[in-house]
This record gives sequence, structure tokens and C-alpha cells, in this order.
Amino acid sequence: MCRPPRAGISLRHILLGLAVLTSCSDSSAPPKQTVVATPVDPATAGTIRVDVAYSGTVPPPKEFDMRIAPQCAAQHQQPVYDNSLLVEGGRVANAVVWIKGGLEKWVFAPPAEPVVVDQKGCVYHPHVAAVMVGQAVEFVNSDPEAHNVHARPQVVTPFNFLMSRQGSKRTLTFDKAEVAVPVGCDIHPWMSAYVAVVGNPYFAVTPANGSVTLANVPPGEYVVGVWQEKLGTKEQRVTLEPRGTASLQFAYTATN
Ligand SMILES: [Cu+2]
Repeated sequence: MCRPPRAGISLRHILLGLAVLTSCSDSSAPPKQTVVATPVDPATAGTIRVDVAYSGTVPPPKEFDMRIAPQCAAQHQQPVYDNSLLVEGGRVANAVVWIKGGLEKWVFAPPAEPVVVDQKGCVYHPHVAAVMVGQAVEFVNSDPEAHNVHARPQVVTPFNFLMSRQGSKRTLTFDKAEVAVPVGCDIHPWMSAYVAVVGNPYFAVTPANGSVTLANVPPGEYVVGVWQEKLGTKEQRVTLEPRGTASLQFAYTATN
């Protein structure tokens, strides 16, 4: 059952928003056309290793107040904290690393496997997801609570849909790149996720150690980007020799 929200926004408002956002051109089904990809020669491909670091004070994370949604709160034995800046030992988690420039003439087939974003305990899992243009993103509602999935992008077409039934799923694909699309739920205002959409298959989200490796990259000159929701975007140029290994260090610094 859908529980009426009590935090200044009514379900009627949300449904009104849903009705307005009917012009979404992002397909709800995977693209049908066959993509003829530019082959990557494994004999010359290399790897780019990226480390994302942070120096300075990390603000203490805020605890979410789930009292307006008892069914959400009941799913957590421990406090749930805002994870918009996860730093451990100076390493940044949940940063998106991707090849931002240098592959414009290449054509890549999107991965066949969907990326799942689950709504469980009124929290998105994962908090930051990354997909390729044309790759499916599957939103799942594992909660007995209703959620609406409300994206406020700058490039891709906005979307906003209600997932009222536990176990329901909805699949989207994107036809443009955007790092990263903010997604939230108007019923539970603490819910926040990002979906990064990249135009090539060379991307990753940093784990707790802040390090990712982009593998099977053709030799060339690239711009590598890093995005983190609180820290912003940084980029560096890199030249990858045939069969080469390049290492890039990105360092964010606290501004306060
Ligand atoms: Cu919700």
C-alpha cells in the first residue's frame, strides 16, 4: 500500500508531476538495432588505473530520520547515514571514473547485462550506478512502501514514475551520456542516487579503496574524468601506449 507522505508534499503533487513528465523519449525497452562495434585489438590494448584521494576534514555524515515512514525504519536495526561523501583512509568511494574524451570515433556495443538499482529499506542500492548509453538500468522496488523514481537530469530526458508494488521492476535505457543523473524519491526525501551514463564501456565506480582499473583500452590519447557528487568533476589527459599501463592520481581537497 502507498502511505501518504506527511512532509509537505502530497501524493497528489507527485502524481501531478508524473502526469507532466510524459514526454520521456528514453525507451523502456532495450534498443532493437544491432550495433556494429569498432573492434578493440587485445594485442595492443592496455589499462588505465585511477586512484581517487581526498585530503582534509570529512564532515560527519548525517543520520537519516525515517520516522515519517515506519515501514522503512523497521527494516534497519542500525542508524542509516547519508553516504554522499564516503572517505576512508583518504580514499574516495562512489566516485565515477570514465574516459571522457578521445573515443569519439569509436563505436561500442552496450553491455547486455542490466545494472540494477534496488530500493530497499527506503535506500537506493547502489547509491551510485554507472551504465553505458543503450545499456539497461533496472529499477526494483523491494519495499512494501511505494516509491517514485524522480530524475532531474540536465542532458537526458527527465523521468518520474511511481513504483507502488513490492517486487515491481522498471527498465530504462538512455540515448545520451550524462555524468551523473540525480535520482530521488519525493515520498522519502532522504532517498538519493545517481546514475552515470557514459558513451563508451570504459567506466567504473570507485569502491572503498578509491581505485579502479579500466581494462582493454585501445592505445590513444584520452581525457579521463572523475566525478563525485559533493566534490565535483576533475579531468586529466593521458597517453596510453600499445599494451601500456597508465596510472592517474586524482586528489580532491577539502574546501573548508
Ligand atoms: Cu521512496
